[in-house]
Formats: sequence, C-alpha cells, structure tokens
Amino acid sequence: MWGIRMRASKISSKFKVKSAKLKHKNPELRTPNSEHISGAEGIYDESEIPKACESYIKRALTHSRGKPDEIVITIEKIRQKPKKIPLLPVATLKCNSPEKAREIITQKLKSLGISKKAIDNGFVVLNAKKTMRGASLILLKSGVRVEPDKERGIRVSRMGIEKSTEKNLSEKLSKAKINTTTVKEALVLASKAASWPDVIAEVCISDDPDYTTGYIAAKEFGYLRIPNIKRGKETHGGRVFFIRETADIASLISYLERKSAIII
Ligand code: WAQ
Ligand code: MG
Repeated sequence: MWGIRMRASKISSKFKVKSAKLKHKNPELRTPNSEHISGAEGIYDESEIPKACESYIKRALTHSRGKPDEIVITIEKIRQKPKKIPLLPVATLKCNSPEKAREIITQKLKSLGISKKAIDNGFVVLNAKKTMRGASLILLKSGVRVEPDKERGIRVSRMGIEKSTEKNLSEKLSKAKINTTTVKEALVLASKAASWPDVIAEVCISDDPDYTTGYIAAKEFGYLRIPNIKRGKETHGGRVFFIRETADIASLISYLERKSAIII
C-alpha cells in the first residue's frame, strides 16, 4: 500500500514580486506567502499510483480556486498495518440558507456538550477570509484553539477505503445522486477523524466557490450533509474538530496526520 498526497498552491498576488525574488535566490525555498488552492490524499495499491497521480494533477490544474504555480505530490510506502475503521452513516439534512445551517450546527454541537464559546470560535475559523490548509482543533469547553500552526492547521492524511466498501458506497450514493469524489473523500476523512475517542465532532465547509454543501460529523449521529451552508462564489471555508478538553493533543495530531487508516 502507498499513501499519496497532493498539494497545490499559488503565490498570493500581494506578494508575487517579493516571493519570486526570494525564490530566485534560493529555488528550494518554499514560498512563505503561498495561497492554498487544493489538496487531496489517499491510500492506493502500487499499480494504481500512475492513475491516482494523474487525477490529482488534473484536479490541481483545473480547480475552481484558480491556477496553481506549484503542485507537490508525495508518494510514500505505508509500512505499518492500517487501522481498520467503520464508515460513518450518511444523511442529507434540509437547509436553505447559511443562517439556517448555523442554527442546525449550533443545536447539534450543543447537544454534544460543546460550549457556546467553542462553537463561536469554530465559526470564526469557518468564516475567515484567509482559509487554512488544514483543520483547527478546538477544546469543547474553553473554546481554545490548540493546533500548533494556526495558518496550516492539522492535515488529516494517510486514509483510504477498502475496494469492496467503496463499491458498495458508490452504489448507495448513486441512488441519492451524490456519488462524487468530493463526498467520498470527505466521508473517508470524517470517518477516520471520528474514530479517535477525543474527537467529539467535526464541521466542514468547502473552500471551493462553487461547492455549497458542507457537513457536521460525529460518532453519535454520523455524517450529516448540510446544503446551502454557504452562498455560491464565496471562497471561505474550513474544517474544525471539537475535541475533549482533556485530549492528549500530540497523540491526536499524530493519529490524524500520520497513522494510516482504512475504511472497511
Ligand atoms: N485535513 C484537514 N483539513 C483539511 C483537509 C485535510 N486533509 N483538506 C482540507 N481541509 C480543510 C481546509 O481548511 C480547507 O480549506 C477546508 O477543509 C475545505 O476543504 O457531502 O471539498 O477540500 O457533499 O474544499 C464536503 C462534502 C466537501 C460535503 C469538503 O473540502 C458533501 C471539501 P475542501
Ligand atoms: Mg477545496
């Protein structure tokens, strides 16, 4: 098994000249002012590597957030046996506006014992103009953000789905007319994260301007899709994990970013 990750970015127009000069002096330097365009990750068999890379590259080059000027693909052999994880059940809620979405999300998070302060801090991340590359970790009582790098956030990575499970899932999603890579990848990510005991809930809004369905996920109620979580053409978005106040943060981050997991 191989883990493949893609990350596409462009130099923020504000910094174009400065960054280009810096890069000219040292071509290896990662531009500090690059803007995130898209990212993706999965677990594949060796024979699938070329196809997976091709589709990641295509995705990076045709993204609705714009043209990248850097695409990084990492392909690495997975040494440890992946942890086997169940898929969260999927449902789509009724929602016709971002205001209604906020109401639904607030009510669901409160029912899990998440404080108003933590919820408000979550929405600050989700509505911020500058999107993060990864997710924020918020303590569910105090509302404190504990991800070490507030711009990058935590990247959930090294996850995939068993072939037969994916086939079943595709059939089920097709019936609901939502059999897309976007839904499947989000579901795999949410399932991996939800399986960690200290992760109580996740809220996600896509940062793609043309994707307006988000979700809230938790072990208690599964993966709930929320249409119209944002208005079209808006480029904000993000992910927030609400975690136990007493969580061991280092173990949690290590699990989300580095431990391989396969949905069975
Ligand atoms: N780990 C942590 N955070 C991530 C990751 C990751 N691997 N990938 C993206 N993010 C964060 C980052 O802040 C992005 O700005 C934000 O999530 C949104 O990422 O069922 O497409 O890739 O129809 O735009 C939801 C599907 C799609 C709902 C979510 O997210 C449905 C989506 P995007
Ligand atoms: Mg996106």
